[in-house]
Amino acid sequence: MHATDPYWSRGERSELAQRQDPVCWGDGEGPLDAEQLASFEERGFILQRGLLAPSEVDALLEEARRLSETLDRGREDVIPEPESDALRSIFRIHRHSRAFAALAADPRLAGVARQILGSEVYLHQTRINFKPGFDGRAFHWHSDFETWHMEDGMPRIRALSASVLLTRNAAINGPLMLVSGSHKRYVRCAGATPDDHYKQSLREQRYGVPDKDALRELASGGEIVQATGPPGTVLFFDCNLMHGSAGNLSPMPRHNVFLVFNSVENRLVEPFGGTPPRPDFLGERAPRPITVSVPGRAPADPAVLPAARARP
Ligand code: 6CS
Ligand code: FE
Repeated sequence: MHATDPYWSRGERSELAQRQDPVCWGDGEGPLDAEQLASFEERGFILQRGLLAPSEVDALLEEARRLSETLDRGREDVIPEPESDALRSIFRIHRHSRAFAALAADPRLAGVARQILGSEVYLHQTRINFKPGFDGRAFHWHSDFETWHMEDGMPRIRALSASVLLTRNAAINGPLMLVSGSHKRYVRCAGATPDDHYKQSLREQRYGVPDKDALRELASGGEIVQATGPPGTVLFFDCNLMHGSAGNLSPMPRHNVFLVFNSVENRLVEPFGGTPPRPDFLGERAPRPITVSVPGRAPADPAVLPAARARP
């Protein structure tokens, strides 16, 4: 497999390789202007303040609260913090909630994904990371793509995340940190993947994390940026951008939505690491493209509507 897969990983040693895929795939048509596109290409992310209005964020925050109070804590897509029963993440939020399904079809988000990825897109993974006050623990440095390639079978680097800040993200409450420009390299991580790795990694990741030398090298080529901003800010970042975040010792929760858009031309195949595919709530295996909604109208697209009502 090593001989033919440009993105092999989880071998004996960590290693830095070059990315083999474009960053911006399209012809440039879409909501971003040329300067924003060039910035995404160069740095691997763009941070847009005020993309969502305060009233929109209030409604989403309320919806996040409702899900946190109604979904059964024993569900496999509801993840507790590593050292407490506090809520760390809820996955599959576009299936649990019409409001999040509508958000994913919003042209301000899905339109950007289509523009950068140069094709129709679908939702590979959706989640809320709650990062509660006092109890919210760190997310170790990682590239999402390394995991999605090795454990889910995502072939190419042709996906991105839109992260919607539902509460203020500041230096004090564990904002996402991004290594600017790191999306142009690929870090092969050391260590074989344990069975059912996700059951551990979603709480605290120990495999698929780069070693210190790789991180030093990446950080020496670009600054580490904190993705801070008021509620309603949206961060778009390449799926191979190195990122992580510290724990939240402050009383102020850091609630962020993550919507992962993948190109329909980059559907999942068998995992490249040779392990069985992870469950669908982590990597969609039966995708339907998103129909971008018309502003002001409810999305008519069944692909992004909840399959069933969330269980109380
Ligand atoms: O394993 C995953 O798919 C997830 N883990 C991390 C730390 N980030 C992306 C994704 O939610
Ligand atoms: Fe991540």
